[in-house]
Amino acid sequence: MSRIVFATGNAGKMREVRMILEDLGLEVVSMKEAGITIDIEEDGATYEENALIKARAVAACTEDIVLADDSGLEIDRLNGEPGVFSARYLGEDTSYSIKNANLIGRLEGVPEEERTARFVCAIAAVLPGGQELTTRAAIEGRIGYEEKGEGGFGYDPIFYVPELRKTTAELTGEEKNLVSHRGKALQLMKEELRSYEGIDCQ
Ligand code: ITT
Repeated sequence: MSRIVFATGNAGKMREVRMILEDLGLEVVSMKEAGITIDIEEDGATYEENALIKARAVAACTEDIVLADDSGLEIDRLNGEPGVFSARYLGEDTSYSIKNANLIGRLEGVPEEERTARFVCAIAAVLPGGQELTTRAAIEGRIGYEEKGEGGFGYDPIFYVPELRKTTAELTGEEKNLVSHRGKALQLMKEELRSYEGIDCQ
C-alpha cells in the first residue's frame, strides 16, 4: 500500500496536514517519523520552487509518495513581505510573539482597509514513478492590531478573517482547515492523487 511522507519539520503544519489528508485512507508520516533527517536548503524564488525542493530532497530517500508545503504571509502594505521568507523573517529562531509584534508595529497608523494580507500555500508532490505535481491556494484577510487566539501556529494570531470575525488562531483546527490556504491547496492535491492509477487511495 502507498504511504505518504510529508516533508516538513514544522509541527503546526504537520498537525493540520494529518487532519486534512485523513480521508485519503493512506498512512501519513512526517519525514522524521520516516527516519529522514536531512537538512534542506530552501533557496527557491517561489513557493512552488521551494515546495518542490523539499519534496525532491525527501523523495531521494524513500520509495513512498512525498508531499511538501511551502507557505507564507503576504502583507500588501509591506510590498508582500514576509512572503517566501516568512519562516526566516527576523531569524528562524525568533519567537512569533516578537515577529507578530514587529509586523503590527510596522503597520502602525495604517487603517483597517489597507491592512490586507493573505496566507499562500503551495503543495508539491513527487510520486513513486517520478511524476511531479503542484497546487496552490490562498486565504484573504487583514492584519489585526494585537494577537488574538491560542490555536494554529506562526502568524495565525494576527491574521484576521473578516467574514468569520476571528483570527485563524481563534478557529478550531477543523474550522481553519476548511478555509485555509493549506486546507484548500491540499484538497486540490487530493483530487490530483485520486486521479492517479497506482495510488490506492479513497
Ligand atoms: P518546513 O519548511 O519544514 O515545512 P517551515 O516553517 O520552514 O517548515 P515554510 O518555509 O513553508 O515552512 O514557511 C512557512 C512559514 O509561513 C511558517 O513558518 C509560518 O511562519 C508562516 N505560515 C505559513 N502557513 C501558516 C499558517 O497556516 N498559520 C500561520 N503561519 C503560517
